[in-house]
Order: sequence, then structure tokens, then C-alpha cells
Amino acid sequence: MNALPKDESSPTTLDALNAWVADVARLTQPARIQWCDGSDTEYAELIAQMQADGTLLPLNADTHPGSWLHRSDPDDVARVEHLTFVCTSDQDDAGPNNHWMSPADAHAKMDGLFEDCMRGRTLYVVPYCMGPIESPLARCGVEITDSPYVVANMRIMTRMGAAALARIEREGRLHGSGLQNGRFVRGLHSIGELDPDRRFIMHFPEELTINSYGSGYGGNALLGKKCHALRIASHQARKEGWLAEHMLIVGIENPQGDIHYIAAAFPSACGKTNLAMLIPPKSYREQGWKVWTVGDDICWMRPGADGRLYAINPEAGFFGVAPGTSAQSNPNALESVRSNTIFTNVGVTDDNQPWWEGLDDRVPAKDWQGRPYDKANGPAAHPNSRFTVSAKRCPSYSPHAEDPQGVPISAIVFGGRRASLVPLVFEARDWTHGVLVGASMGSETTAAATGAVGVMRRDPMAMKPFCGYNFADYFAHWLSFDKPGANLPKIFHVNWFRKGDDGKFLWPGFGDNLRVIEWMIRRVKGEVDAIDTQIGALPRIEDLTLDCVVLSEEARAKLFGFDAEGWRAEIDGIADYLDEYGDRMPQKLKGEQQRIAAALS
Ligand code: OXD
Ligand code: MN
Repeated sequence: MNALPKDESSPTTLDALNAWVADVARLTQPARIQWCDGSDTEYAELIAQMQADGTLLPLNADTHPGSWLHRSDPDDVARVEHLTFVCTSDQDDAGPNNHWMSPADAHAKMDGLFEDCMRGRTLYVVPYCMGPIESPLARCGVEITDSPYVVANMRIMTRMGAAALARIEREGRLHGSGLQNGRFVRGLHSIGELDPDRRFIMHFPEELTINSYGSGYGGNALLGKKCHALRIASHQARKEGWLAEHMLIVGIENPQGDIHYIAAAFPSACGKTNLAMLIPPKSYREQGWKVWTVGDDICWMRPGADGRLYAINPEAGFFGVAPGTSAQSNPNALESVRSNTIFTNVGVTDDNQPWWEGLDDRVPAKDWQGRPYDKANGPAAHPNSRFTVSAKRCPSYSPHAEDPQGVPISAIVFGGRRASLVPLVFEARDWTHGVLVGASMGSETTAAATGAVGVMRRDPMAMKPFCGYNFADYFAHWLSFDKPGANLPKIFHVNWFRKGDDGKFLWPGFGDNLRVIEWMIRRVKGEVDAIDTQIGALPRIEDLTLDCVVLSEEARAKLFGFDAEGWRAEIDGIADYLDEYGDRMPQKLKGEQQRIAAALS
């Protein structure tokens, strides 16, 4: 056995953490170990080091101070769902929705990959907290990585460093020793050789452990995000009676000053960031409507003493999709990324500003791979290029985003990218129906994961790539919230992406989506009636404030109408989908599907 690298620098006396770091160091053989404290000095040193070795390229310091460009390996640009596994002792616990490997096989495979993989590299120990440090809803983890790019991104995306370590120590002491000492999630990550054939993202929910090898890309490598805050957290949430969801959280303030918080689940790259940072249409702004961003990707919710669901955003930053972000689509995001931002895989202009398709009319000078821009090579920015920026930089960041108890949720919204059939908005008749609406969500795939784009797939609650356990058990968990004393939010479904016969979008989207949200809030407050149909309650068109929105006859019919024949086929498809989960699928959900099918026939 090789000697341990000397680690006199450990700032903690938490035995379980020191022992784990020592074990990992023994396995991976790094040249040195650095415990990250999250300080400005540490960040500046990491940036300087990455600038020196070319990992980060400086951007125009006049237009984008403190901002950097990272060009990833061209084979490492998105999440890899086919290489992502949930490793439970019983395969059925992972469910048909996950790739599964036995924990023993997965550990053996990963230990083989990790062996000696950090030779000549620094092993960074990154303590982090998902959620406000003082929040009882927050959960902590430690990521060990050999990528300074990951460390810098984790510092933006999480509460990383000394304060997180202090909480981990506090909880560790409370919970005593043992495998799950302190309940902190252990994430081990190495970029390895960045070889797609030696790349795996493994989750061990029963051990609160993540192993990720061979990718430096966001969702595969920033382990606090998808791996911890969704896959592992969903498993923890089920055990502890809360929900870990792929949802934005936004506060909508009306002219009277009342704020309603909405949590919305849309699949990756379907506009969560845009909705979270929405700018109200002019007439709404003039009346005093305001929008407050709490989170753009992940939402942890639990019932409060009053029976309502309270939500926190476990993240501290945005890892947003750059293409399509513009002064029209999302001015708040654009303002956020004017400084102190890490851009990944965008193009640059001739004066070295970050550039992506949809930003403006300028012609870029270089593409995301650093080649002189040539249309023949495809887009200048990779379709899944990203910005990483602190949430605090967002002009609409909510003053309540850091509230330890979270914000009360008035409505939950599900939505997908559906060119046909699905109307602009409908409301579920009750919680059970709402769970079915979420469970049967479908959407066309996007560039956020490798694989074909534009293919319709079922993506229940936008959690297909992220639920750390069997979907049948997940739906049962959702259903279990409907119990005496609960005061649950209303559930809605939206589709901003309905197309007309000419293939163009029928709804203007972006800021105008507030018109739909206003209707939801009026429904929550019991202020307006709706049209009851078999699929749920549809708005009466006159109840939406449509000033300045000109809709053709076709648009009105398709956005606000409902095609019974098309829905019959959809509901049959949903039955087939639920059946894929066999007997484990809750009878209550199947019953709900049957109720709608019968009503439609
Ligand atoms: C993301 C994703 O990065 O969902 O948020 O892929
Ligand atoms: Mn996401």
C-alpha cells in the first residue's frame, strides 16, 4: 500500500470526514490535498491557477469584469443519462426509470477507475450546504474532486466552505459515529481522462454516496446539484416526509403587495430560468406587478405547521443555458451575467465578449471550440453552453430566498414542450388528479442531455433523469401529502410550446406567461370560475388579461380548447406508461387515470 499524502491541513476534528478523506487519498494518490474554505482569496488563487494553465480564458474585462470562459472537452458537454446509475441493494427500489447496478459491482467498478487517478493532481475537499446555512430544510455534503473548475463552480452554486463545514461538524457530533456519521452526503469526483468510455455517474442512496468519474460537465461533476439535491435528496425526502423536485420557485407580487409563490417543474432547457426571472409585460409593470426569483432549477418543499408546503432553493447560483438568453427573453439573466460569471462553451466576439445564438445580431469571431467562427461548423455556442453565476447577482433575487423556513407555495405548475394537443393551461381538479398530471408529463427532449433532440418522452414531474428511486414509490410519496391537516397548493399544467399548422409557436411566452400565472392566482384565491372538462379546468378566455396579445382564431382554439379524441389517445398512452411499473404503481393513480378515461369515452 502506498503511503498517504501528508495532510496536516485538515481543518476538522470530525473523525468520519478525516477518515473518508484519508481513504480516498489512499485510493486516488493525489500529489496534495486542499481543504476549501470558500474564501475570496481561495477563489482568486484557483482562478489565477486556471488562467495560467488555460482552463479559464479571460473575457473582455471592460464589458464582463471578473468573467471567464471555459472550453470543455468536445466530448463532454452534457449530462450522460445512459451512464448514470442508481445503485440500490434491490433493483426494484431504483425502478424502471433508472439504470441500476448492484452496489457491490458499482463500487468495484468505480474503485478500479479511481485507483491512482489523482497522481500529480490536487485533491480538493469541498464542504457545501444545499440551502441557507441556518435552514432546517438544508442538507450538507462534501465533494472530493480533482477539478479546480468544479471547485470554482461549486463555490458559486452552493454555500461552500467554512460555514458549511461548521454545520457538518455540528450535525456530525449530534449523530455520533458510523457510516452515515453526520448524514453528510459523500461525493467523490474525478475528471479521470475525460474519456466517454470511462465515464460513470453512480449514486448509492442507501449510503448517501455519489461516485462520478470521467466528466467535468456541470450536472455530472458539480455533485451538489443533480446528484445530491435531486437523486440522493429525493431518496432522503421520501424517508423524511418532504419533496426534492426539479422546479423553479418564483414569487409573484400583485399591485396590493401580496406575494404568491409558485413552484414549477419543466424539463431541462424548457424555460425554468426564464420563468423564474420573468419581467412582467408593460401594462402589468405600470400597475405594480413584480416578480421575485427564489430559484431556477431545484426546490425542496416540506409541510409547515399550518399544513402549507414551504420551499427553499437548495442552490446559491444559476447554472443556466446560455443560447436563447437575450434582452427580450430574459433581461434579468443577462444583467446577472454582466460580471463575475463563468461561461462554459459559448462563442466569443472579436472583442472577446461571450456570445451565443439568440443573444443579438453580432457575428461571433470564435466558436465554442475556439475555432474561427464558420457557419458550416454549426452554432458558435454549444446548444448546452452555460453560465454559472451567483443568485445574488440577479436583479429580481427575492429578499425571502434566504429565509430559513422557506416560502409558502400557492401553486405547483407542471409543463412540457408539446407542439400539439396540450392546451396553454389547465387546472387539476384535486391533489390526486394533479399528481397524475405530473406523473404523465411528456416533453420533447433538449440538448441538456446527450442523445436525440426533439423526441417526445414521458418525463414525470421533469424528474425522469433525476428521481433517485422507483417512480411508482415516488408517485405514492406525492399522493401521501394529501392527508388531514394538509393545506396543499393547487396544481396546474402549462404548455408554452404549442405550435400552429405553420409550425410557429401560438403563444408569445416569456413575460406574457405572467398572464397565465395571474389566472392561476385568481383561481387559488377563488376569484374566477373556469370551464370544467374531463382533463381539468380550462380558463374562460375572457378571464385572462390579454391586452396587447393578438391571437389568431387558430391560436384561440388550440390554446384554450380541448380535443377530446386526441386526449383519449393520450390518456390510453398514460395507462400504458403507468403499467410499465407493474403492481408497485399506486392503485389510486391508476384509478384516477381510469376515471378520466371513462369520462372521455
Ligand atoms: C440542468 C439540467 O442543468 O436540468 O439544470 O440539465
Ligand atoms: Mn435542471
